[in-house]
Amino acid sequence: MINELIIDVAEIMSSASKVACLTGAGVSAESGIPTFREKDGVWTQMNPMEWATVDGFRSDPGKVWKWYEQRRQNIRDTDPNLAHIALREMESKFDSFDISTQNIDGLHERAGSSNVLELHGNIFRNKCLECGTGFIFKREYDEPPSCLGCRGMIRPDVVWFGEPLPQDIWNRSFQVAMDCDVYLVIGTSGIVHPAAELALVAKRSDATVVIINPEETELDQYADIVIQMKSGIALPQICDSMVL
Ligand code: BJW
Ligand code: ZN
Repeated sequence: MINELIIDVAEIMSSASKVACLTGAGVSAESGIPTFREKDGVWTQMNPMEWATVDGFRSDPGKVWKWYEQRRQNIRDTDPNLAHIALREMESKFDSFDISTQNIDGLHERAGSSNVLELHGNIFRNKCLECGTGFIFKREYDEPPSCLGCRGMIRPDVVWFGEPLPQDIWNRSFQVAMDCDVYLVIGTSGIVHPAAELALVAKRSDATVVIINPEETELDQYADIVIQMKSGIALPQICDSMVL
């Protein structure tokens, strides 16, 4: 028995031409990647100021680097789930379909989505802390390697607290949120800014805002439709119920 809200969203999407999404850690939860703020989430066990800021990295680079190496390994061992796959399938049904993701795991890309905007970077890329030169390594390191150009320390190319989001990715995410007919907000608590503001941008631009999340979120108040389900269940049902 399919939820009525799923049918409503599928109908609205069936007459949309531009769709955009904001995704968060909840989309990867069903692949086995922990979220941040739920019970047992990463930031309930670890202090983000110690593990996800430049100051935290500078005060113990080896510790933070090792944690990122471990997470890379865990992510390599996972696969995209039914939510990633449904989003990939939806892409071909619209004139435009863009995913702004807060996730750094690359699972949307591995599922085959083509228009992915990584707001918080990508854990498989690195950059020099001093000069910003980018690096991708084929092997693991126990300590942060040094930049070939300036000898600065190399860090993961993710966005830590207090750091600006990549300007071009932010501008494009803002633009697609402003231009779309439907904005799907999937698997995010909506607590982290400025990413969360994209839902408000879409709302102010008259898009239909749909939230998919088993729990209440900060952004529910701005949504037209809230579907309280796991994304790996809701998204395939929406995809299958669309008539195009
Ligand atoms: C499911 C599910 C299933 C479970 N299906 N759903 C305005 C107000 C207040 C504060 C600020 C503000 N503006 C800026 C700030 C400060 C700060 C911030 O937002 N702090 C808040 C925490 C209060 N923001 C920043 O510092 C940002 N930078 C910035 O603003 O720069 C300004 C600047 C300008 C110019 C110069 C200098 C600076 C940067 C934020 C970076 C966030 N980084 C992290 C770590 C990335 C690297 C890493 O992973 O190691 O990004 S923190 C973490 O949170 C990660 C995530 O992308 C991000 C968002 O989390 P997300 O995805 O929402 O996860 P959860 O766990 O919160 O929620 C999961 C949800 O899934 C839950 O709701 C579940 O119910 C749901 N779920 N299973 C669907 N199966
Ligand atoms: Zn350098």
